[in-house]
Amino acid sequence: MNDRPGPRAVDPADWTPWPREYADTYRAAGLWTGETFPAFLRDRAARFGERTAVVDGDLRWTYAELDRRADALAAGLSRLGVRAGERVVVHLPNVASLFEVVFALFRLGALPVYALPAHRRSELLHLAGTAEAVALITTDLQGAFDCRPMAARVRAEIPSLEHVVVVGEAGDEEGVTALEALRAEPDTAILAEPDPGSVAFFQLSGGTTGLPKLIPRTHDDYLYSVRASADICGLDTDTVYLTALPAVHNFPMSSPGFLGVLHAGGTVVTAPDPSPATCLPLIEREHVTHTAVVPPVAMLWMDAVEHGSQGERDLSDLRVLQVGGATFPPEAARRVAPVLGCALQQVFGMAEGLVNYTRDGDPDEVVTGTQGRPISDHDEILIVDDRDHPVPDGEPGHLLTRGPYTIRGYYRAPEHNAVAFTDDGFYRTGDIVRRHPSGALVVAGRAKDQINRGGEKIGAEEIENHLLAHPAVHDASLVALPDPYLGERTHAYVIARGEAPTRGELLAFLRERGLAAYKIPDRVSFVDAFPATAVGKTSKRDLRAARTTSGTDH
Ligand code: OOB
Repeated sequence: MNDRPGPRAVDPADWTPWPREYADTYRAAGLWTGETFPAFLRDRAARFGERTAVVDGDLRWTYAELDRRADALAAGLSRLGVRAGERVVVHLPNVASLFEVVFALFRLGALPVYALPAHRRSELLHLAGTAEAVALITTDLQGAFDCRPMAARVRAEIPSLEHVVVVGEAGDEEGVTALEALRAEPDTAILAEPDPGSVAFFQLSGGTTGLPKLIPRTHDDYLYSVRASADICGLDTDTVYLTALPAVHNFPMSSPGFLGVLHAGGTVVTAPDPSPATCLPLIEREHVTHTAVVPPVAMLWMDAVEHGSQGERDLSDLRVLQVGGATFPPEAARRVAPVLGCALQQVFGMAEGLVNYTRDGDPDEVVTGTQGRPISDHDEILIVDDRDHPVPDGEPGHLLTRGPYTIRGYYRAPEHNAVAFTDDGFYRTGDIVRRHPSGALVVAGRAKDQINRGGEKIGAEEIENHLLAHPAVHDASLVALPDPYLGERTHAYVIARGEAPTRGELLAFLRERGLAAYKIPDRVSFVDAFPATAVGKTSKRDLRAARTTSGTDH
């Protein structure tokens, strides 16, 4: 270990633990059990040792092997200088190494910060900077994109970031180490025993104001949601789960996701991408029983099966297709069972906590027409008007929630927390919901300034700020454009300063700033002025309505 002073540890001033009386209640009710991530894998390895935990292509790891690998990698990361309490940005696609990496970090007591594989320099700089990360673990190539020069640049710009570790070839950038070269003799002296009430890792918010926020999740709260989700979804040692979505997202991680599967002793099969060409053959070959997708992917799979574009695939082992992350139109929902021959489960969740599921045994109209009900009896749900007063039952209103796995505050974001949470600790989800007569929730809209592009969340302000950085942009406003396939796409309205840049120039400028590709606006219109609200703010509602009638598209 080296003796540099190191970045600040995660202390209670940086996040908002649950008030004592709530923590006591959740413990007394047996929801928070004191289980921690390092102990979780040790325990499952002892119980399910020779069962297959992870399948990635031709590679198969048992629980015992995953456990050994986590120890060896923890020793290697410790030698590199990563210590308990430090943050490490994990920027990995769906590969087996993702699992050994995260459990190695847990073993060390280091905290993963989960970047999405689609994230690029701009997002990684923000994450590594906000978390004061000491290391970034990425991959060599994502298709044609070389992550190594990007990672090296992030390292050069973030003072705390000492190491870049790469799954695959290290290449010749300075300060980049290959993961393979790291593994060392396991060392029990470095194993952490974290407090179960402490922060275990960070996930990302979809973002509404400025840049995405870091979401601190504790061992106690997250593992409760994992166990309860595995239970609701009926997972057991026969479960074979396909991670079709990026595994670091909350949905495929814990709803019930790969952690739910490892909890129950099942097998996680990784898919490099969610396309039918990749996933349908994998479902057949690996006898997949459960998987989770976003609505556009579900539609692609149904079309592929109906049109036979992937040949005759035997999907008869598939029992449940989970669909969530964005609105799944009821017409599409009704096609799942007849076309794919499996049950549909709708999942409405958020990285901040609350997850709702439709349940096995729910009537068809609930499964196809609602987004389910919360995991826990301890999830408190309020549906309120603009003044926080409850709306009449069945009417749409803002969804506020509080509970045993919903955070009480973002990390190092006191100003945002003041608006994103009520004084008594309810999280303002920004979603408009109504209660179905069955008691389940129906997502009816959204109040937050975010665009949901087929499950990928885009904070309007973040993109507007990038556009405003262009010297020829006077003002910019990003709104949702309805889309039959993705649900929504992005439409940027721009007021130019002097001569307008071309659309191509503007998009190239955004790419140059290192933005994830899904955040690049789908459409750009140049206008002379924005419609204004009564108080003079840009009226996004009017902009959305003006969509096809005004402005010049380039
Ligand atoms: C999931 O998590 P996030 O953090 O990427 O996004 C959360 C937001 C929700 O607030 C809501 O606006 C939207 O995504 N959303 C849905 C939905 N599920 C999520 N909107 C309509 N229908 C649904 N079924 O997206 C997420 C996390 C865990 C499990 C599932 C999804």
